[in-house]
Amino acid sequence: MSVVDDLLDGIRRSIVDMDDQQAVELTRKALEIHPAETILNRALIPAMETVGNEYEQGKKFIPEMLLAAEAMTAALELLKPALARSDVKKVGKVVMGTVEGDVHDIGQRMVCIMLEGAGFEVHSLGADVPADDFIQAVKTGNPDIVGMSALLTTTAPRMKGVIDALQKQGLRDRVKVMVGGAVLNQRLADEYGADGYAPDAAAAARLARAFMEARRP
Ligand code: B1M
Repeated sequence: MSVVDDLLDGIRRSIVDMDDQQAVELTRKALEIHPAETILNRALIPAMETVGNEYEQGKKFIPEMLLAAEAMTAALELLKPALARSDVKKVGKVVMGTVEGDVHDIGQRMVCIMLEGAGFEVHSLGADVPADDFIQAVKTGNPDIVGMSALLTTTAPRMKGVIDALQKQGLRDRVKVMVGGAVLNQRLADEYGADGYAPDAAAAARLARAFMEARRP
């Protein structure tokens, strides 16, 4: 294995081993030789996949998942400036959140960063966001796009609740709704009445840009 691969592998291992200091140190070094996207796709995301597998196999428990998530977040913060270029003219506004009852916010944060990098102004409502908060954010912020994330089978249907609430309030036609998260797929997105589904953060940024292109007169 090359020194370059060693570095990415080291980041992966430090996240899986819940060592945030090591994750930050190695990410800083990796940024000297790799684009931030490479570190994200080849180290951070695979690390969380491993953590998930170890949880499923009973090798890791909730507190360890949380610590691994914190190490991942610390590394992600370092990538943020490189992924979200501030010099790009804003192409649209996005309100983003993880639905009520769901605290998983790592993927959602990645989506926010990629959207910022693609030129969007992004307002994240965070995780465990009630439908009312999405509605208020649409009323007051006037976004072009509402993005929702869900990681749990039990919370994904809340997306339909938000979309129905937008409809009831007469706001549905004002925004495009984009959904994602590990338990989502195109079929569920259609069932919930979303305008689009994206399997990962890069695809989410492409979808958001496509929404804006389609709106141009
Ligand atoms: Co939880 N958890 N967790 N967890 N956790 C999962 C999701 C799980 C699959 C683990 C497992 O059983 N294998 C499972 C869900 C099973 C299911 O419902 N199908 C699970 C469970 C069961 C739970 C609890 C219920 C456990 C318990 O208490 N018994 C509990 C629920 C708490 C709650 O939300 N109410 C729980 C808690 C936690 C922690 C708090 C410990 C922690 C979250 C910390 C945090 O986020 N701040 C945690 C973690 C870390 C995970 C795993 C290991 C990793 C999730 C992650 O961050 N992935 C996860 C296992 C796994 O996914 N393999 C698991 C990395 C991230 C980059 O991927 O979020 O998928 P992801 O995002 C991707 C795409 O999905 C997409 O882009 C991202 C980047 O490419 N995407 C979008 C995401 N949002 C998008 C939005 C878009 C477009 C694309 O448009 C708007």
